[in-house]
Amino acid sequence: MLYPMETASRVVLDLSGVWRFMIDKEQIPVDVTRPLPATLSMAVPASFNDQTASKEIREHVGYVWYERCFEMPQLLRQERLVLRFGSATHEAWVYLNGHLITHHKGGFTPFEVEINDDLVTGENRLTVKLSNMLDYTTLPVGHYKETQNETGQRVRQLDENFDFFNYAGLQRPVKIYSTPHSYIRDITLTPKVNLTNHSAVVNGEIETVGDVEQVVVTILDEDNQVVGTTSGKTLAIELNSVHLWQPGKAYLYRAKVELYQAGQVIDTYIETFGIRQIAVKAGKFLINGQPFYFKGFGKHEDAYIHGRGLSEPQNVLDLSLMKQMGANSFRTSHYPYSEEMMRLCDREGIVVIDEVPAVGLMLSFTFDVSALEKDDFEDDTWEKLRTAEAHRQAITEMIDRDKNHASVVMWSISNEAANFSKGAYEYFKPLFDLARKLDPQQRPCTSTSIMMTTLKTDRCLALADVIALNRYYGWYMGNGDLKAAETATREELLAYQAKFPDKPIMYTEYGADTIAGLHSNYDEPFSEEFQEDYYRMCSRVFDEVTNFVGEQLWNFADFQTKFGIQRVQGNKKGIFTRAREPKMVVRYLTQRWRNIPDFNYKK
Ligand code: E9O
Repeated sequence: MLYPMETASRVVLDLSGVWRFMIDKEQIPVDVTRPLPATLSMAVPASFNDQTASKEIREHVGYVWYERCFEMPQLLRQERLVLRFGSATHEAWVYLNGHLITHHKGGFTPFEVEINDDLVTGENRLTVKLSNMLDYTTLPVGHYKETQNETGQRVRQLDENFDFFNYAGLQRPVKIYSTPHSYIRDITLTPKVNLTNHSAVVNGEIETVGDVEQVVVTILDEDNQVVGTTSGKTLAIELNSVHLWQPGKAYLYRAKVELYQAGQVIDTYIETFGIRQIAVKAGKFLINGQPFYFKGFGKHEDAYIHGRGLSEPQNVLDLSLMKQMGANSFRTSHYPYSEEMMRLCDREGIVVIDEVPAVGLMLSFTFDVSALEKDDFEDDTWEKLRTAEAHRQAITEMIDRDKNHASVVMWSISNEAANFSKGAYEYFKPLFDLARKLDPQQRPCTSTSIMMTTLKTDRCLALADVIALNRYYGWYMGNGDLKAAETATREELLAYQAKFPDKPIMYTEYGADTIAGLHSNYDEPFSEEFQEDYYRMCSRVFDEVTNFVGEQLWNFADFQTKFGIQRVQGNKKGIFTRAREPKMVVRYLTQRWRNIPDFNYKK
């Protein structure tokens, strides 16, 4: 799916700004043929939760409504006009002038709809109904329950099966873009590098709609020089002396695609891309043929006021802090991040592990769904099994959106699922197969393992190209005892290496909750001293394991969660506070990471 962009043939209108908003109390049905009786102001893009002083709004479970009006410039009325949501969390029903024009489920991927037939001259009214409810038919997974209050009214309750606040709303940009009626629908690029002679072939497919006489593709380098060109929808453009996209040293080419009718260019799209090679071989993760070492983070889209909403200054700052520390990568835990962030990572040379919102899958995967019907179950097992449908859709939409990004080097198919449970392999095998079938660049795939899943009990290790471990010895297990933690860490990593000498192993989570400003003469848990000692202990072990190819700690910054006795205004495992102020350990990690090269760290 193409990112909306202005070109010689396309205009983008941004519907960001202040919309009208209300939560749906479900007392009076909402009549979409009339303006919403909504009086609150709500900024878009951003989560709605932290934009008011109301506890009721912040903690609302159910439906919310957004509305705004816009006029369509007359000069665009002859064009094909597309309304596009960067995301709508978690399920959306979109109405234009009172007509339902589209519906989408899944809160972290874009969707779009043509609006020409529903536009009117003058003011157009755009209304969006959103649900923030989660259950076993959604990703992430939540436990959903309905009860009644004293007056017999339905009360919706959600217990999130994951450790981050269930921010929702129109969290990413809402845009309208124009194209001609015959247009470029999609571009798929699969550059193949020849590392020995520094050449590459830019393979690709252009998908078009409508009458097309010819398609011309021109490759431009960073100096805007034409380095290759071809015509036709299938391309194989040879480039010599290529500039590779490298971690920390991004080089981006642009593929200018032009669609011709009657000898005239009628549609143009410019796709930015990088040329690089990813491979997993003999226990190494290779980028451009060199063994890469991941240094970085699990993150969240999480900020004061914006919640999970797009904040470009925050994204720019986060990547800057990472680079300053000598970090080179992060995982989009636990959902695909904004398209703007992915583009920024391409530009900044930050390496990304792209994760679907498959978090909270503590199911038992015991049944073959295809043979069963809802009535075969007396409990909620059927609903649980429907997670697979949502999972397939999330993988499909993530890869469709992110397939061309140079920064994306691996797909994460799930975070901390019950890989130990019976049926887990049968559940995950088709999903890994799907990702491998859909990705034109054939990136490696992984799924991160929760600490209760051990080398002996993990049924899904054969599926993963890279073993990704989330481990908390000394924190969740043996809290405060770093000596025992060191032994456990070492024993486990060496055991994984012995059993899978050809698979790279990395940590995709490890950390300790730390209250900024809390110090201890005795290095107690929650103190900044303990956090530093914990990371020093882990680093020592990492350096002893040859197949260990990366450390992504948990978490980049403190973040908001649901309430819980272990959460003090959220999860405090950040090495930065939520305001991005460094905790003490940042100095240690900066010193460590600046001294670890991106390549060839492990012999
Ligand atoms: C997922 C992440 O979203 N992993 C969790 C992180 C955490 O800080 C969370 O924020 O809690 C760690 C899961 C560890 C489970 C260990 C249980 C061990 C029982 C002995």
